[in-house]
Amino acid sequence: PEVSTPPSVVAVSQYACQRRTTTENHNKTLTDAFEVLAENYEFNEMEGQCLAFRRAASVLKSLSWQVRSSHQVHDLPCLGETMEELVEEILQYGRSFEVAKILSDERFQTLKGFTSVFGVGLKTAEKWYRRGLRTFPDVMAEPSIRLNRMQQSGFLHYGDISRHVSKAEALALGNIIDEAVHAIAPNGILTLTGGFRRGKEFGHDVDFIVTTPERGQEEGLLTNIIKHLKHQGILLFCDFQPSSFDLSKLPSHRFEAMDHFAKCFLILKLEGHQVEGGLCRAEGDSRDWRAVRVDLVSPPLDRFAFTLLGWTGSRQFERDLRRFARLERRMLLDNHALFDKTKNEFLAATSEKDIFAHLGLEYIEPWQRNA
Ligand code: 8DG
Ligand code: MN
Ligand code: MN
Repeated sequence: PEVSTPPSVVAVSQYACQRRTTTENHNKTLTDAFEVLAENYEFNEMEGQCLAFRRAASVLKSLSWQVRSSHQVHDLPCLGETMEELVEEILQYGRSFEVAKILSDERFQTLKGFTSVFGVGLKTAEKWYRRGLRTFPDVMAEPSIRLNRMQQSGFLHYGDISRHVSKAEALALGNIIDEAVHAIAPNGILTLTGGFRRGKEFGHDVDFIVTTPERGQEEGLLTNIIKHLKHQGILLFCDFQPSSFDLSKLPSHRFEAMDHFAKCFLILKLEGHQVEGGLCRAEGDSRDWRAVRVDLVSPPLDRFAFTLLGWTGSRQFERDLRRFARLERRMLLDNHALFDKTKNEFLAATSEKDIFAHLGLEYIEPWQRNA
């Protein structure tokens, strides 16, 4: 791609919500390396370091130019001296010694493999590693391991769901779910969110918000959609989580706290004839269907804007929105609401633009949130 030279002193914000980050990354070699280090810190429960490297990678992703010398990162936020040295090493040798060491590390490789299974988190992966298990067959052959339903489906459909989902497949799933929504609620509303709303060509799943103008009917809508998909014979797995939403609660302080709206994590069967240009499948796979991960969340309509903003991501963009709200505005933001601690009141919003305006932020389009 065409690469412009660095504008000498254009201030880059330390907050992703004050940067415009498209899917075009001019510094992929660097950000890939930073993300390996971040993940390794995560595997070693060094959260501060993990976050620091994720933030630095995100700053590099936002640049409209390619870093060609480590001096160019000197004035960027979130990149300290060690990171500058790391950039220098990668620019000079094409790779980092430390990153290469991590990538060939047995523990890193094993945890990476185990956590890539749907339903297997870091805690479980570590437990298996400590027991001496290293491969999927090791796990399968271990009699003392009891896989839960989600993990069983994760292993069963591993080949399919570890394969990326294309935009054409996401659109086809949108049609299928849209049909289900309207068979149940003629005025139901389906909205694509997650990575595909940010303009990504590929994703690891497809995320949707479903809601209805009928107050209090959102949860029923979701359970009926699930029934409909099951009846069609395309529901391969469903983990439904009912709403635990409390209107009076203040927004959560912790980002990673998940939202309380009714939602479900699904695996659906997608057929070849439904997808323009066909399915993404492995070489030599002759089936005319594949399994795909789909997330549905169902907020009440008056919380739709918060949910849309929260589920569009990226995760780093969300983290920084919340951090910005808290530290720069004394406000608490999450997927349900925005609370102004100074005024001691909730701020309502009917669109994402309203929320950016409440926060005193310039509006950032979804495709500029790939932080
Ligand atoms: P990808 O699927 O293409 O890999 O990227 P993505 O679409 O950005 O990631 P995602 O894992 O599907 O998450 C999309 C957004 O959803 C992300 O900003 C975090 C948000 N999210 C919540 N609550 C929950 C939840 O309970 N589970 C999951 N998986 N994501 C959630 O706000
Ligand atoms: Mn997604
Ligand atoms: Mn998702």
